[in-house]
Amino acid sequence: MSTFAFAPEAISTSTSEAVAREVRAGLTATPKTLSPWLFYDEAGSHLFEQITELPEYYLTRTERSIFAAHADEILEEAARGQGPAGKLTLIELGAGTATKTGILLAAAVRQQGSVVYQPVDVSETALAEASDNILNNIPGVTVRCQVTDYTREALPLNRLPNTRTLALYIGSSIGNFTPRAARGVLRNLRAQLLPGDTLLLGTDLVPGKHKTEAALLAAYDDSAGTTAAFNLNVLTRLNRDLGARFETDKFRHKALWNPEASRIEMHLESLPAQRVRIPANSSGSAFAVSFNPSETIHTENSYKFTPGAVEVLLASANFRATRSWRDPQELFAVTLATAL
Ligand code: AVI
Repeated sequence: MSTFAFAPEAISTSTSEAVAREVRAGLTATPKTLSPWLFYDEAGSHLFEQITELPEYYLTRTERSIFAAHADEILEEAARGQGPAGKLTLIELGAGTATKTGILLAAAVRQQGSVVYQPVDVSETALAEASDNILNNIPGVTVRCQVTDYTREALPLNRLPNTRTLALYIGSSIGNFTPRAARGVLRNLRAQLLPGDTLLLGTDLVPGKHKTEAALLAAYDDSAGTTAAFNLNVLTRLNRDLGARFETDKFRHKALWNPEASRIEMHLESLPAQRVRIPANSSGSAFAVSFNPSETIHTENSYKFTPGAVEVLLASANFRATRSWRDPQELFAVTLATAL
């Protein structure tokens, strides 16, 4: 069974208003920025799925390999903590199509016979796909979908009586927030949990012994050009959603490693000097955006963590990291934390 929190029409109206507001604020700022959530229209979500399968993009397959090796331990550890007794309910923030989550759900069913899974995502179609995949492939799972933007709205956690919650925030999604915003997301989540509930957080790690800066950069600037297409698609989206007049061949994808901030940055670099018109919309009157040659729009940060930085972030939202699992090459970490 799957339930949706509210109608898709309500989502699309609020989304187009949010796009208009975001674009006006970001493109009139200095330096110019656009929020990464704008990537995920239908084409962008599809491109992101393709990114996760690229040879250079090690994150998804590495996290999956950690789950494959340690799912039973992770679930046992989550069930062991103090707090309200009873079965674990799994909720997942930004679940998307939940492709990796199946490994954890299967382990939960092995451990406790059945499990309720509550994926939360802004995309109703992604949740419908997640729900179908899970219901068809993992007997013993009850799926309760919630269409919500957990970054901007209160988290709809429907706690079942006599259960404990294991919240999943995987895929390095936390890395797309500034440290301040990341704390906000985790505090919002923590506010919905009880002491003893747990959080499983997936984080990409900083370059190290087995991870060169070049390999990290290649994950965000692949040879097939899929990440470039993903980045440039945001301009196509603005043309469609706002009637903007971006010529995508006058911009190029740029990825760089910023070691001081410990993040990969993605930018769209304007090749010539140019002006782009954005028509009037719900957020105000028409305006033009002027670009100097080589000026960029900063479209995404992807923060990379040391194990210590993960603990500090968790502590700032009132969680205590209890155990962490890494792949043998120490590319990626999955950390279990208890709500204090
Ligand atoms: C969704 N997020 C964790 C991805 C990342 O790695 O930061 C988004 C992405 N951007 C470029 N490639 C993938």
